[in-house]
Parts: sequence; structure tokens; C-alpha cells
Amino acid sequence: MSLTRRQEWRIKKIQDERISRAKKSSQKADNLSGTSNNFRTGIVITRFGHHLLVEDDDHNLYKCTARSNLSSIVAGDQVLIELINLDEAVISALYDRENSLSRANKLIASNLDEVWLVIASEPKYQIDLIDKYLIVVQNAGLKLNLIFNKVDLIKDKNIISNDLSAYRSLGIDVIFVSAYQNDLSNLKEKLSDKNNIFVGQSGVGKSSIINLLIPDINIRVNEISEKKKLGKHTTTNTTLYHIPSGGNLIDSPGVREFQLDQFSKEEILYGFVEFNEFSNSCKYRNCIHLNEPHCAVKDAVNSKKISKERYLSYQKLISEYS
Ligand SMILES: Nc1nc2c(ncn2[C@@H]2O[C@H](COP(=O)(O)OP(=O)(O)OP(=O)(O)O)[C@@H](O)[C@H]2O)c(=O)[nH]1
Ligand SMILES: [Mg+2]
Ligand SMILES: [Zn+2]
Repeated sequence: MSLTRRQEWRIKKIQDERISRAKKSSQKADNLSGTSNNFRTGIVITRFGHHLLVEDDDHNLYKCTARSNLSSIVAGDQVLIELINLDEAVISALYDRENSLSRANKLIASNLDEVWLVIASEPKYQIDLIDKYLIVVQNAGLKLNLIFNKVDLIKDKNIISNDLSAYRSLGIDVIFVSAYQNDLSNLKEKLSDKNNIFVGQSGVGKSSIINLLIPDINIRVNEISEKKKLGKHTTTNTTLYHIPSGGNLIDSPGVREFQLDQFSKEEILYGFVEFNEFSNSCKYRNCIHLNEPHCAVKDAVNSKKISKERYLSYQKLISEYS
């Protein structure tokens, strides 16, 4: 059920009041005794069933329930909690998010700096899926990076470099790693001191990489199916982990594919950033570069200034979902 603007405004107002009350009473408690009261700010680590795990600023963990008007709280959210006892609390308010990432209308995580799409040769990377993630991430105001895992299985790296060259020209980093060979040297420092999330197909090795980067956590990993070479959806909860050298890394459950239902034509187009510099020269101002005459984007495809594969992918996505 979606909320009306007025309901949203009211909820926001109530939360702002709670935050401001908590601040005041915390100041008062500090002044009186040097100890603080029952309110803490914290970060959401994960959700399990109706509960959430929240870590306060002093790294204490609390099993929390959320007040009923706080519907969708996800890993990365900054919240105000009220303690019930040593390890339980109630989430009373959600602080404003800097950004958030949703897929197929489902909120995944918030307050991110970098989104890493992990791909591999088994299960085989799908250009379609990369383009969908680009649309999602671009529309969330974030930047997409690519991690190519399982390089130990690759026989000819040139084919892959070729397939991904369109993304490199978009300025997207493609980092080759192997969790199997513990070869993550290209990746480590790029994650440092940032809020990162790993997304991608099931079975590409997201959790395996995180297990290596963050010692002692032992996230469950699972072999991919022998026959179909697909992952088995091993990770079920989106969970935030702290990187020992600084920063956070969120592991998320893999997908096979997802729909772009919530996106308009304009938003799908926004995921194809390289069309931008040409679209101003299209004859029609509202050209969507499909069947219109004198389309500068189509001209750019013909003269190889825009990758043909990317244009075909655009045609496919925009006709399927709009
Ligand atoms: N050969 C090879 N296998 C790897 C590598 N990284 C991970 N794997 C294997 O790939 C399989 C899937 O790994 P996971 O880490 O569970 O994959 P995931 O992306 O977290 O999957 P979901 O949780 O289902 O989304 C496991 O059997 C891993 O051992 C790698 O670099 N090389
Ligand atoms: Mg996993
Ligand atoms: Zn056009």
C-alpha cells in the first residue's frame, strides 16, 4: 500500500519531533549526570523476519522492532533507537537518507557511496542485466562499478574485454579478481572508507569475496548447479559488514533477473548516458531514438560512435517495459 503525500508528510513530522525530543532529553541527561538516556543513533545492519539488527555508535548490537509507521527500513539506514534492555530496542525514527537503491520496486539498501555489480563467466554475465543495473544505479544518483570475479576460470580474457569495452568507454571501472586464488589486490583499496554494496546474479561469488575481505565472518557460500551453471540463492538477507581498514560492505542476495517495471521511458533512457551528447541534435526534441526520422542517436550508432550492442539493448528494454 503506498502512502499519500499527506500521510508521508505527517510521518516525517512525527519522526522529526521524536528526533528533536530525543536530542533534547539526551542533552538534559548529559548535563545532569554525565550519562546518556535511553536513546541512541545507530545503523541498520540487517533485517530478519520482523526484526532488524541495529548497531549503535559504540558498536553495541540491538535486536529491534520498528514502530508500525516505519515500513521499509533497510541495511545502511541511520535510525534513532530507544533501548528496552541490554540487547533489545525499538526503532523510533528514520533519519533522512542520502540515497537508496531499489530493484523491482523493492528497497535494498541506503546511504551508499559505491555500487559494485559482480559478474563472472559462470554463471555467465548477461549484458542485459548489466544494462538494467546501469538504469537502476544511474536513476538512484549513484555510480556503477563492475567486478569480474572467477578470472581463474577464464581461458580468453580478450573476449571478455571486448564484450565489456562499451562499459569502459562509459568510464565504468572493470576490476578483475579471483576469490578462488585470493587475488583481490585490485579491489581492496577501492572499497576502503566507503559505503559499498555488492549486487549481481546468484552464484557469481559476492559472499566469497566478502569472506576474504573481512576475516572471521564466514558468510555461507554455495556451489552453483553443475548442469545449469546457475547460483542457488544462498544469501537471503542483505547485510552490512565493517571493513577492518575502514568503510562498510553490504552483501545482497543474488538475482537471476529482474523487471524494470517502475521505470518510465525517460528513466530507462537516463541509464544510457552515452546517448546524451547526441540527443540534443535529434530533429524532435522529445525523440526517444526509435522510429523518429533524423535521429542523431541512431546516426551515432551507424557511425559507431555509440556501441551497437548498447543501442540494441536500449531498444529491447524500452519496448519491453514501457
Ligand atoms: N572458480 C571460482 N569459483 C569461485 C570464485 N569465487 C566464488 N566461487 C564459487 O562460486 C560459488 C558461489 O559463490 P557465492 O559466494 O556463494 O556466490 P554469491 O554471489 O554470494 O551467490 P548468492 O548468495 O546466491 O547471491 C561457490 O561455490 C564459490 O566457491 C572464484 O574466484 N573462482
Ligand atoms: Mg551470497
Ligand atoms: Zn533521437
